[in-house]
Amino acid sequence: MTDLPTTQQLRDRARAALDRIGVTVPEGDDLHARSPITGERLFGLRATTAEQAGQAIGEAAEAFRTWRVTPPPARGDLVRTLGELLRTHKSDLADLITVEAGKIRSEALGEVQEMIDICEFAVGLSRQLYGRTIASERPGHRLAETWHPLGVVGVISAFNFPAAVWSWNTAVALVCGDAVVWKPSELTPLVSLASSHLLDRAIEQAGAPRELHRLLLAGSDVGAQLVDDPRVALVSATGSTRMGREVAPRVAARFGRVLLELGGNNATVVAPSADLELALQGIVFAAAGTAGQRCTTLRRLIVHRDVADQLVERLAGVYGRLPIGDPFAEGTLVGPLITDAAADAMTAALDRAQADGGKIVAGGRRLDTAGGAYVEPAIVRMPRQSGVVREETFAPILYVLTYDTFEEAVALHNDVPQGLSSSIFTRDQQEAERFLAADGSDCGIANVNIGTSGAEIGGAFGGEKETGGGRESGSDAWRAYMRRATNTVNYSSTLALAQNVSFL
Ligand code: UN1
Repeated sequence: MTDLPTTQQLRDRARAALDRIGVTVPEGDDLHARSPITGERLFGLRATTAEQAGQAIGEAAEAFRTWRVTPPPARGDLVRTLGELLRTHKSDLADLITVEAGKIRSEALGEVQEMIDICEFAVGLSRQLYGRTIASERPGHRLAETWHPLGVVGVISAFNFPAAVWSWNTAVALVCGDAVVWKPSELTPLVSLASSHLLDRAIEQAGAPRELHRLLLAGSDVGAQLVDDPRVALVSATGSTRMGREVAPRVAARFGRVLLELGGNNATVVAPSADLELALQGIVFAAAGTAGQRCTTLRRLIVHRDVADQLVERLAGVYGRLPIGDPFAEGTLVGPLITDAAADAMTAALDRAQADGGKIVAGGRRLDTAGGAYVEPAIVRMPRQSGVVREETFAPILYVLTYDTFEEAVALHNDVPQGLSSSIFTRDQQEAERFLAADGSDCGIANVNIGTSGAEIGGAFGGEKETGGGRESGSDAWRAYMRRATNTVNYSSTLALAQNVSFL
């Protein structure tokens, strides 16, 4: 384990990045910014009050009235400017992501790159919000559909992608003509302030309405206010399944829309024909990368009995050499867990796994450091897919299960409540296609010969079952941020009724 920076060094680094971005931190005692690197407090912050939150939603609703009639390519200009500012401040924002979320440098830079990518995607999209023309059954009629802006989008995001998830929602919502109110995780207020400030700067440069984006820096009570407010047309929430279970019925009760991106319990199948070297690399990044704190993290490995021992042995070898420690230090691959509670949850899950007959074959110990919660990523061989394996523990635990037939592998794969990401390593084309087929993986993401994490922004991102069913980011995910109007236009002088109905 490398030496850790001091909290003062982290504070200085954060302060310098915030200064370069131009943010003034609203200092106060309501909330605090902390760093998982040392586990200590950085700054005290002033929170948004319930009254201010209500006002912010009202302001966003007002800004929407102007924005919805701004031509989409002009809306794209704003998002282009945001993308340019993100390029300029890529390193600064990455610093803040490392300070507050504990990501290693390369992954923090990757998160900002993901933000730049979605801005570019959204700029292109601003000229491609296509509707269809549909064949009408009536003479002299045109049937078409038009996509219109939806309203205020409430974005609720988690600590682990403190900026990118906001950007997927916000860049797309803005070109769709919506206004955004953002309630980020309380664990990452500095990243939220910096991202929001860059958008404020872009809004000013583009001459767009100032209130188009509002940041709510507050606890879950203000989050609940956003969820319940009828002026919020769509609530896009990323986080745990527990959070989704609270949010979805509340939004449904007022007939609002939700877009949920909740927990995953992602698995990789390793077939006997797999290129094991390729599999090894894919597995280690997906399982131990981001210290196991991605919703796409690989949590279950379903390996054919013939290659299981060999693969697990090689994996254990790599796990034994993973550099754990200061995420700012070059060479570190595993940074801290976000809180002590996350490390406790990992220990509790490992205890349960062992009680179920599991054997820890690598890692699993908490390192003895003052401050941050540093753990060794763990590999556990399980005799069966017991209760703990079917749950998402947000920490680097990889459960290994073995299989004999392909059918058995798919059955094990799908036998969990979550359905986000999945993959198979195989050189057998039939097997690969069967994994991707209708009776193969039941996830929103299904990959071949790569891991489960690290999706590109061009595809739709999200999953099925307890993952919530929402799709964000690329492809046609934009449709969730707009309302569809079906238009029937009669350009004849006869009133023809559909279905040959006659009347009058
Ligand atoms: C998340 O963990 O909430 O596919 C998002 C990935 C990233 C996004 C993860 N592009 O791992």
